[in-house]
Amino acid sequence: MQELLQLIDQHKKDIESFDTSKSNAAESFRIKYLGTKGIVKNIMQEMKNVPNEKKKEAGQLLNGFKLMVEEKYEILKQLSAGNQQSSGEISDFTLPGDDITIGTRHPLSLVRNRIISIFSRLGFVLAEGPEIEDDWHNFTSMNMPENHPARDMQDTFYIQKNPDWLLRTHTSSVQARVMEKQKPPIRIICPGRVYRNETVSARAHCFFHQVEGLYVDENVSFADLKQTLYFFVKEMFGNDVKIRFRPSYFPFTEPSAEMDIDCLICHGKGCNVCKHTGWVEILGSGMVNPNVLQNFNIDPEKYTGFAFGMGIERICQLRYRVNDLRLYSQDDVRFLKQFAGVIN
Ligand code: 2NL
Repeated sequence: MQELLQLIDQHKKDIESFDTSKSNAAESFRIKYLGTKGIVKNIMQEMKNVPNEKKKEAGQLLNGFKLMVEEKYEILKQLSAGNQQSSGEISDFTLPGDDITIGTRHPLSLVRNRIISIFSRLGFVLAEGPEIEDDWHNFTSMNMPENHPARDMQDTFYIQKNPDWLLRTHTSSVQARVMEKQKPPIRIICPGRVYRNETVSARAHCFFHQVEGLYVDENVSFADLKQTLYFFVKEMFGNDVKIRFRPSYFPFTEPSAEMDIDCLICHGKGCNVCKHTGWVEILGSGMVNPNVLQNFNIDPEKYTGFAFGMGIERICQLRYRVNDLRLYSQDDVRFLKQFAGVIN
């Protein structure tokens, strides 16, 4: 037993001073200590010389030694793998490579890109602007002065430091900034995140995504509006889709109309999506209110324009049948992965 103790002590010292600098250190360590003719096997043989009453104690000692050797071997293996990597040395080119997780486009990005691409074929140019806006660009210039009842439906978040600043409620503020700087003809498409002060649920969120379009030039008519939006819908949902316009009201357009398409789910038979009407609303539109043009020194006697706005989530719901709005902002990979490989 005494001999065994001394033996183990000696081996422990040897291991401490084992030369780990060589490139094959791990493997030669394994052969020397853990191989079939290695030291560990060897001293295990010593057990038979240990008297019975000492066997338990000796067994624990030997096991402790074996664990220590195995641990040292693991460390050496990791060290040599690290050395190989840092020296750029790859020992086996036939090994499978590391997994690379390929990301996917978010469904809202897919739909936004598609909308931009459709309108760009009609000559609309992309425009973007800040999400933190001032009252003028978001509300007042859009014919929604303070105390206008339409502001109630677009309650938003205000910046405490400067209550004139707010989170934009629509991307009209982007169009406002373009009209401020640029003379007609103006033909722009403005996607982006917009905010509303609402309690989050499956049907509402405190933010959503919108695309608005604006076309201002001489002789722009309601017929242009209808044909442009009809083209969009056919490109987005297919040639067979039917449309209808319903009169509506927006402070920034006059006249205004909402556009419906026939329900893609039931084709008019009646279902939950169309609430058994056979039609689903997809966007709002209208001829730009002359007051809005005037606000940017664009002469409403010379120029006319049309504008429209749609929720990207809404289009996405119809295209990909996703009904719970919260899924769009939870970043749940199980949801996002379902769009792997989808390019539009
Ligand atoms: C909707 C309706 C709409 C507009 C947005 C607009 C912009 C300018 C001038 C006039 Cl600069 N109008 N935008 C017009 C009609 C409707 O949005 O349901 N959006 C989600």
